[in-house]
Amino acid sequence: MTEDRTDPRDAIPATPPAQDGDRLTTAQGARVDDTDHSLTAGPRGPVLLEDHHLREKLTHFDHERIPERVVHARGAGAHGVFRAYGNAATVTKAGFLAEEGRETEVFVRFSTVAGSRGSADTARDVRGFAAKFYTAEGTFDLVGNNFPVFFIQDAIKFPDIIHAAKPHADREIPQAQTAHDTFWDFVSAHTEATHMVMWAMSDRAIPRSYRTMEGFGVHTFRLEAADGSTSLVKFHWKPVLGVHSLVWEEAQLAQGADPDFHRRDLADAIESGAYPQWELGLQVMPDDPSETFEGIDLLDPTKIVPEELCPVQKIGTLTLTANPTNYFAETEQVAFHLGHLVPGIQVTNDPLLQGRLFSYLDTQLTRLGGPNFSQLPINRPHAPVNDLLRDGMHQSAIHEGITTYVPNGLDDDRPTRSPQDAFVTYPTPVEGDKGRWQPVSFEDHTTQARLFLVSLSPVERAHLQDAFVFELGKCTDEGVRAREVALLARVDGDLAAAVAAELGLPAPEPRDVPDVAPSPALSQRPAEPGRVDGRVVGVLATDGADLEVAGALVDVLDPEHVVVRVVADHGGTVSGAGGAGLAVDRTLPTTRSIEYDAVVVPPGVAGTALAADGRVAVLLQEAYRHGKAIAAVGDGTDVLAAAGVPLDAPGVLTTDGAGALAAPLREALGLHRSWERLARLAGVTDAPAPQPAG
Ligand code: HDE
Repeated sequence: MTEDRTDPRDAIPATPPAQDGDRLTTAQGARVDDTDHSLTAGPRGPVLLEDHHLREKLTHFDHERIPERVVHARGAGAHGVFRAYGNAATVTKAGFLAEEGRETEVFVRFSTVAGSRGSADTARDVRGFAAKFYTAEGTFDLVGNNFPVFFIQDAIKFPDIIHAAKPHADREIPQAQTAHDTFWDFVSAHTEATHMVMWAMSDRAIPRSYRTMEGFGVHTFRLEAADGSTSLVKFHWKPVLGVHSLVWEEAQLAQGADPDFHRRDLADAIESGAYPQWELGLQVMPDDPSETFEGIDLLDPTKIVPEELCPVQKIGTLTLTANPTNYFAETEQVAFHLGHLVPGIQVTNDPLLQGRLFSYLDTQLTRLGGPNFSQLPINRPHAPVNDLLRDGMHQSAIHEGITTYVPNGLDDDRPTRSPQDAFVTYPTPVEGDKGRWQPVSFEDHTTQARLFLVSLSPVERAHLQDAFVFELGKCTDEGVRAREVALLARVDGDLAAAVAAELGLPAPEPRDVPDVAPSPALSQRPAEPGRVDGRVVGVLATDGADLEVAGALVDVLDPEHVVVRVVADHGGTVSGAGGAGLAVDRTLPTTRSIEYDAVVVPPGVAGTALAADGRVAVLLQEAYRHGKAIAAVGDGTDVLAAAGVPLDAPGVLTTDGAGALAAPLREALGLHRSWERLARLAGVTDAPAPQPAG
């Protein structure tokens, strides 16, 4: 007799419980009546050991933290989608890149490197730009940075450079910055770091936003097309909004006024529908046995291939469309790995890349508590998985069957294996003597450092020089400073002499300075106005002022996703001269100039208590020093003049009526800053990035 019974195993939840039901329960699902009072013997008596709810709550809390990432601890993530143009089909069979219109879900995590998890976003540092593509053929991770090169050429030195960059071991200071002796001691002794140091001292190390950063895969990868042909490539992310940075004083102010500056900017932009976008690009180079291009060793991660020699071909667009629901579950637990490859994308012998292939898996065992981290929701592939991996800490799958091996006869030899559609390592020949080598083609450490320097516009170059002065000025050891300045003299005599002068050191003799033509693609100075999505305009407002300006700006700028914020002397609503009210977004005690890309003073503010408030003068002076657009309508000019803002300075806009302001303000925002004003302030002459001769 057969009984019609349900299988009790069906009642086992497939996924761990999260927030089911609307009653508060224990982790075992028992309903809780009171979570505010411990179980005690009498109203003022001792707490009882039998209070399981208390012990469970405290025990779980005590273990809420997992080890933070040893590098890249501070980060922010977002979900998005990648859409392929289809033109990459000639170089790769990876479907998510090659199929026109194919959409693939992506999770991206941006990060700083040196600071701990609670450090500030705007530290001078390289930024991580890690993307996880959940492709139909398995997960592909592109774990890159916002600089195209790295400090070292061999992974074996990674612990050394990171130890040197991290806070000093005795007092654990300074946090999240390289402006200290051990970092400069290391890089002045490791000349291979010189190129990356140039990037780190440039404005690239203080991005305006994650949305305005380039990204680079750094290493050379090997792509394999459907016809079996291969090429060597470098991956690039090009931000649709252009590449923009903060100025150093802003970065420093933000560390106090808004340590979450970049996180907030990313989340706010996504929430408001100003979805951040990047185009993915490839530099495609022939795959020949030399693995070089135009004399550049493609296996050396301290070298770029200038875009003028090998253009970046755009192959798809990434759009970030959703913020994480839970920081810990997604942004903290996401685990990237360069070994997460799909058919059509292969690694090369770059020694830095090879070391990374070991390190990421290893670090995840500690950080995520065992080998099953790929079962965490954010790490689960969106392709079917049948891996024969079993058991282990935090196993959350209930595997069926007894054949946990292949070949097998008990389950028809499943799961099947075949080279068809599989990831098969491309057979590159290997030979040579075992040894610890320094390739001769890795030995030139100054040509590309100089290439970067000579490609900058005068303002960018002045900023870079100031950064060297700041960082070396924070070093206490005279020998360290002198050694770095001597190294700079091999890159550029003028730079070395200027930095030395500010440090009170003798100017070193320029030595073997290479002759190199600029690569204009390395400069960030925009030649013409770009997009303005997510830019913020602050409009000063007080009761009785003419606030039509704000409305006129919103009409013109809102369709371009520019945010207009009303900054007033009190919260709630300000009532304008015509009686109409405007909601206040910021008050003087809660705001600082770093929150705005442009500041507008409407008519009627002059002569009010707001205009007399010293914080308004500071806001305007900072906006002025930082090269931001500043506008005054009507007698708003009096407020600028009182704050010491020269009315005839570049990027200071004065108009009689609100209507005339929107167009020039939009243009000024599109240029990001007044480069001419920044040049004047730096004592240089503004000019675009230098062009190669001829
Ligand atoms: Fe990483 N790196 N790295 N790195 N890296 C880590 O992995 C490592 C390097 C990069 O948002 C760690 O899961 C070694 C270059 C990013 O979760 C660790 C070497 C580039 C992230 C690790 C390098 C990167 C990491 C720490 C020298 C740019 C953050 C936590 C060979 C191309 C990913 C973790 C995220 C994270 C090791 C060099 C980018 C320790 C040994 C070059 C964006 O495994």
